Amino acid sequence: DSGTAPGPGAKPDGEIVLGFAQVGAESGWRTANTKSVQEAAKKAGITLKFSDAQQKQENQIKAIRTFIQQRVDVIAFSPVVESGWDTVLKEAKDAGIPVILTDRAVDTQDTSLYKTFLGSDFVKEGRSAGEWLTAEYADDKGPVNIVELQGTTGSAPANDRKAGFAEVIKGDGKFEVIASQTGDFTRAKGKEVMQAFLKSHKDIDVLYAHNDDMALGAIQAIEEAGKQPGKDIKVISVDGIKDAFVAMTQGKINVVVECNPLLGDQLMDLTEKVAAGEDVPARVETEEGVFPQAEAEAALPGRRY
Ligand code: GZL
Repeated sequence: DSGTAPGPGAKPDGEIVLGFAQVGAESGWRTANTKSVQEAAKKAGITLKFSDAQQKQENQIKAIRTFIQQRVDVIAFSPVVESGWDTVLKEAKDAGIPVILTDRAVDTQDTSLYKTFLGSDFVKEGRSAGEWLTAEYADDKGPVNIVELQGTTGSAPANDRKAGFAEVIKGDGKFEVIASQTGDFTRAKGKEVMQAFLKSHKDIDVLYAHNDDMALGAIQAIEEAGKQPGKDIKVISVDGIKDAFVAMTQGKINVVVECNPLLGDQLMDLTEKVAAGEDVPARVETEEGVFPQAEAEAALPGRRY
């Protein structure tokens, strides 16, 4: 052959090559998301080029540039943070390679830089967390002191889960977020930051963790401080991984707001449509619920991640 890779969409027998730049492997949610994408690609007969950025934006940008050089048909990625993508997305557009955003969003003025966004409404997840709290403390005149473990700084889930939660609780003066800091979505960091919160605050009533991994790390810190998670300190978490459901059956987490990582099949369907130049919706949202502790026992056997 002429030595140059065939252009996008020019593969023999309609083979589709998808370049996927994953955030990393920071949480149970993320590894379930990766598994879903890999299994769905195999099932759909789509050739997957996969990269793990270890939660670094520069690694994701490098991966996208590699996919452009390899002339993949479609690029999909979950932007680790919301900003700083316009340049590399313009390079993909100039190369005629369509881009699909999955899981996390980018804040760009130029929506022609990607074909669609597939994922959750994180503001809604934050609101659900706030609504559970206001109902839980409906008869309590307060003050209710809350500490918050934020997700990765600058990421859409951290920004939006924080905003949605704050929007709901601000209406009622009894709630106060006395400390809020990133635990970077990991168990280790969640434990470390919760230890610091416990040292500097003796009157914590509630922990709001932006994901289960940080909540599970924080639970260890709460127990090591001689307090009972779920009782002395109520725990609100997001994602819905199995370990969080187990913790709810043990009374250590009070409510989990589900965030569905199993986007693989929907991503492959969108990839096929985009590769064929078909129109796709600008936004495809995932179905997800809210699981209070009382529902955990019954729900646990059916959990898929
Ligand atoms: C949310 C996803 C977040 C999860 C975390 O869709 O981006 O990243 O809530 C994961 O567990 O690390």
